Amino acid sequence: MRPGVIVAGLIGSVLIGVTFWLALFGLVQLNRPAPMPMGPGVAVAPAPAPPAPAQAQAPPAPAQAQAPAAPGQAQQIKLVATDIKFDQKEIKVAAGQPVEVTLENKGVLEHDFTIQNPAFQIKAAGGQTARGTFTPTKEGTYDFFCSIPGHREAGMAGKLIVGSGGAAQPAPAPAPMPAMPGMQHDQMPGMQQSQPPAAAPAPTAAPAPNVGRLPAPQIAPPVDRTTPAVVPVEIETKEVTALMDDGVAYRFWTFGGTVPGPMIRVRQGDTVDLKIKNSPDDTVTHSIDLHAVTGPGGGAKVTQVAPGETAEFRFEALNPGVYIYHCATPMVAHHIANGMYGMIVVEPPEGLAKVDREYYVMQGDFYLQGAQGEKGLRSFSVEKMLDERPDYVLFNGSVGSLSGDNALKAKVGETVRIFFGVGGPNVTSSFHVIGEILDRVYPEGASEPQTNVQTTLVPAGGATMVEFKLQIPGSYMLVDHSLGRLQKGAAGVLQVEGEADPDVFQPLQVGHGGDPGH
Ligand SMILES: [Cu+2]
Repeated sequence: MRPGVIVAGLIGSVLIGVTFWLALFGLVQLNRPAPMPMGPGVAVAPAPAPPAPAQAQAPPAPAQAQAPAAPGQAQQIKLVATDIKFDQKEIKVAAGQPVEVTLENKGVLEHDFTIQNPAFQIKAAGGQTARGTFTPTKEGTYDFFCSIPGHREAGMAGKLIVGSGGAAQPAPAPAPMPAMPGMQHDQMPGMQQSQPPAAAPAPTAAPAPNVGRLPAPQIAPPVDRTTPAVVPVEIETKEVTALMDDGVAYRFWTFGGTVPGPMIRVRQGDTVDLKIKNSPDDTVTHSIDLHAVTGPGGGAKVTQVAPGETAEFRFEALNPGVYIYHCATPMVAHHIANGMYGMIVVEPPEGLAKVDREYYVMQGDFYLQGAQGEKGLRSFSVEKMLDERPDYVLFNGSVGSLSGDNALKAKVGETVRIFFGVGGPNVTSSFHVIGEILDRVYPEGASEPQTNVQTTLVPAGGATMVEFKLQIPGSYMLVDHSLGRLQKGAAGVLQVEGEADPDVFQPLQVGHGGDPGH
């Protein structure tokens, strides 16, 4: 099974057409990622509650109160987690006696209860209950929180008051754990964690693992069908460590193992059966919101899937256009900032105009802990994301994804189409092709084109389609014309071969001041 989109309906009876288009796009971004195993082959138990200690029985609700315990007996604390908060902001316990914590998760997402002194963590998948015991030794006031990425920042945190709570809080809380992908990576979802959560902050990045770039995203061929169909689409979410830049590795969260995820392409009036599977190797819940969907959350309401789970829903593609899809699991901006977006094209019944080549490009902004350009395995920075200070603004998930050997290629005389979307989460794009005029722009994917456009604005969470004919050979740069972002990686190259046309362009006297640098 392919990891990406399976658009069975596209294949249908029109093999010849498909072959034609495959040939036509052979030079483009059609290389599919190599099939990857769906997982280790081990069934992941859906978050079993850890075995309860002998005397464990959570008392009925008044969890806030300290539960005095007889000598040798554990104090009982019960917390209820929902999406996305705890039912208590303050928990009181006595020093020197064991505390048994019951975490009842009434939400859909996975949550945990984490403290750092002493180090203790229990996890519960959605709808599950977990228990664990720790012994506070020193009086004081400590932080507790959910360490799932984004949850602490969203408010899943409170105070654990031990004894009088008077003693000073020990060391300031280290950087929140979500920022430590290595650790997240190692945890099997739903299992109780006994290892200490991040005892110390990690000020510098771990060495970059020996990984390459993500594969190029799949573009989908034109629909080439004159009647509506039921189109099954299956996407697996995958958390993958790969290079974002030379020497800079990052744990991407992806649809199908690429950034952006695979393009979905259907015809207006089609019925789409969209299945989303969360890889058993993933660490957090994911979901999908397609902007082409008319319905609750664009699908996100019914597709919150924990690692190893699958969800499916059916929708009718009512409106033609160029839409993005993205993960919509809190904190949504975190999931998007990790690479969870892609594009769904809904063609009008008559199809799109024929062009010679099509390309699939999406821009995204990335926020990393540490200094700009620092090498190593870098972690997500929620602070920079909230401040909208990206380290990288990228086309297709990495610096250089569309240049050198990966440059887009075309020939003089051809008409090309670029599907261009912006995943964000924060940064809009002033999309521009240096040295070209966009003959037609479908602003925000609208049905009616504008003609003769220099730069088109594409909002975060939006997409467009641009078309232009090539007259002159050379290298044409795709940029976000907010050009500071060129320094942050937002660049691609369209390499055009063929005969020059001196009527259109010819040098008369060449300057020698150097290369324009773009
Ligand atoms: Cu996600």
